[in-house]
Amino acid sequence: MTQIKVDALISKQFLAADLNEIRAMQEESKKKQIQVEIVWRNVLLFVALHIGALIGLYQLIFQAKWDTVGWVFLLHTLGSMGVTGGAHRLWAHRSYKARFPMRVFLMLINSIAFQNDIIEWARDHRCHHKWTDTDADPHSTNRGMFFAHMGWLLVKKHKQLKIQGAKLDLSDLYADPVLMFQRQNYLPLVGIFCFALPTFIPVFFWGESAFIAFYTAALFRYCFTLHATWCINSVSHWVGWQPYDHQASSVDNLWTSVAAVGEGGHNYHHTFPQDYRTSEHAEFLNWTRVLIDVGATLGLVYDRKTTAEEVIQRQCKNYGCEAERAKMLQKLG
Ligand code: ST9
Ligand code: ZN
Ligand code: ZN
Repeated sequence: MTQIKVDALISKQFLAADLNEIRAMQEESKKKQIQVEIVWRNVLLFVALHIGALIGLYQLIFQAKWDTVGWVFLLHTLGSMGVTGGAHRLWAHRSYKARFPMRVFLMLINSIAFQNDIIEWARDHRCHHKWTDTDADPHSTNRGMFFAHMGWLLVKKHKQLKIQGAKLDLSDLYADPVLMFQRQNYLPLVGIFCFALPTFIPVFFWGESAFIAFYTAALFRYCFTLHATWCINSVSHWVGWQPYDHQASSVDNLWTSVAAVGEGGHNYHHTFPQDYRTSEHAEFLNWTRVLIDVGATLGLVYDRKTTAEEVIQRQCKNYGCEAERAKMLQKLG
């Protein structure tokens, strides 16, 4: 385990070259009315997905077999961990290292979630951390909670995002053959892992109707995982605790931790983005941490980065609130 001993602000500056520049960019983005160009293809696809998901929800409650209910839960958990443990903590942040079999496993379960290929996901996410709440943040909360949640996927991206994002070094992502394989085969992979297998497995193994399996385990589950992820962009920048940094928009929130298998400690995560745990919450609220720790026990994961206690305390004292941290950890574990 590697302990990060630098101040959070220094580590933030490592990400965001100049904090004053970011503050100025945030103020600038509040002033201007941004012209949006709606992408109607995405609007129609998301409307169709939500209609399908509502049909799936009805079937899940009233018609599906119990095995199918368990299957939906398992797929949500696996797909989410492919996003949290893979795209997010491993590839976007490099908060730990993983050997080839673990990276293949994470890439495959990431394809269950169908949230763009990992290289694109990580590029947008690095922009989110580096230019949070500015025009170069793909889902800036300055543009409203609906935009932060899902509206950003329904319109063309801001030109500042493309200009600033082009300055990022993504060579580590392009150098990983597992990510290049996913990128080159993305549509077949999501076809198989997000839609085909979730539908066929219930039909072949416990005789579920293909109609119910498709609407519950493919459409409803996909839509549910998307909203759980999007809640980190909206709810986790809106309602909750801020023990580590009072100036940030990010918060720690119990419910997003539960729905997003351990990603709800977002105030902690924005303050210490290189920490593989992404929060101080207990393991039962952080299943992704459990997955990474199991990987380490099996020798598939190494060099997990954590933040030293004295650094966390200094950060809370200077930029957050120690009493709030104590109260939150007492309540949330
Ligand atoms: C989805 C993603 O849902 C969800 C991500 C959530 C992120 C959450 C983050 C916080 C959570 C962390 C914890 C994880 C929790 C997980 C919990 C799990 C329960 N930098 O994009 P294009 C340039 S996906 C630099 O087409 P448009 C670049 O040149 C859902 N450059 O822009 C690019 O070309 P290329 C399914 C950038 O035309 C070119 O612009 N997927 C950047 O404006 C064109 O890019 C969808 O719905 C950048 N950041 O279109 C698809 N970005 O790529 C939705 C772009 O070749 N997306 N460039 O280099 C789209 O249809 C389009 O992207 C668009 C914008 C319409 C939104
Ligand atoms: Zn992050
Ligand atoms: Zn955030």
